[in-house]
Amino acid sequence: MINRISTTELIAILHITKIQMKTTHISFFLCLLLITACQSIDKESKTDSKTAKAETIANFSKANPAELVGEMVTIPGGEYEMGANSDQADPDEYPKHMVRVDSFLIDVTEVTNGEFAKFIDATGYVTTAEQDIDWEEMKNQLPPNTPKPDAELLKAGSLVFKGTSGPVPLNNPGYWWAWTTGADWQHPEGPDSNLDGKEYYPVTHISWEDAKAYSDWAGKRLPTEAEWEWAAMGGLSNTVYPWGNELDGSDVIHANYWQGGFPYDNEEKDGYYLSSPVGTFQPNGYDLYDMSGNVWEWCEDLYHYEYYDSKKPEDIAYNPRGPESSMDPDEPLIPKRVLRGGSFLCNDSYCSGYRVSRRMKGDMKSSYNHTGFRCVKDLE
Ligand SMILES: [Ca+2]
Ligand SMILES: [Ca+2]
Repeated sequence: MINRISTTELIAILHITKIQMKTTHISFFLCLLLITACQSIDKESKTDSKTAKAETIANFSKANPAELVGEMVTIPGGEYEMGANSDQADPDEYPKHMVRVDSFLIDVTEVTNGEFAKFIDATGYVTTAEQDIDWEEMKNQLPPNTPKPDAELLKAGSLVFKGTSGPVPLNNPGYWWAWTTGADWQHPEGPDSNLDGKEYYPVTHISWEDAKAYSDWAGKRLPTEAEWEWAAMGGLSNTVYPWGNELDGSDVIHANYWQGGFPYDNEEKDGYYLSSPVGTFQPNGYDLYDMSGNVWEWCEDLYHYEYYDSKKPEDIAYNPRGPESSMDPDEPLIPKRVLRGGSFLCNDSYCSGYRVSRRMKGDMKSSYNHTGFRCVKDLE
């Protein structure tokens, strides 16, 4: 049975309760550096995502988010080489293999708070982050005899990024993630935060199950991993980023990510510490916004670390929908789904989640304040 929360969250909770975890869980942390991106040392929580402290040199669009939200564009079908396009690629991005995808419709933006609110109003749906943790389920994936945390720590919550005051070891995301009771999509930085003025910001603290429920309600579906990567390239071929092969020159920033020393010095050259309104940056060649950065986006596919290995280079995978089963060697008992595109926390020094081929994986019930989604739809 899948736990209400992922091991990442468990560790965050248990860290608070001073329960020592096995070192294997720390190595697991390393691998989730991207989807998880603090904790402890002098957390410097910033809740104003619009505070720019450096001269903004971002390649902003002039789009009005209100005119983009809910819009879909047709992505032409085609063949491409799916997988690693740079030396930064992880093993699970190899080998490159041929894929063909049919034409489909895709949201031009990430799903926003305003859109998600309509879904909640219509259905009364309760997101996973708004549900208390079931200890009976949770303990099954913990070392034997792990003591039950305080009841307070089992209350509904989610993981919230907290910047640090100085450099910290980058092999322990516990430094910059904090389990936060009361954090959910309506309270993205914790119970004292709200969505005032954030109608056009991407909804966050969304689990895969939440994203799936929304897409079903909207008459849409989540993109396959192959569709997502094809769309992200925007008509280019074998590029590292949606705009080409260079991350950024010294004079322009193409997307909302982390410039500067992570997780302590965000230079905010793109103008945003946390997320940004959808459509803030220039779109790719298919008029899709934030395919790199802003928030991670859930895909339909199960995650298997050897999935690409199963593809024969001479074959063309036609509308691939992912492996039959999930396997993440860091957490072999937990089925996971794929996330794509990186977030406002991604940094070129260790993560580069904004590369079009970068794959990330997440427990279907886990949620963070840098994770959202967008939908696709089959053509009539
Ligand atoms: Ca940023
Ligand atoms: Ca994104």
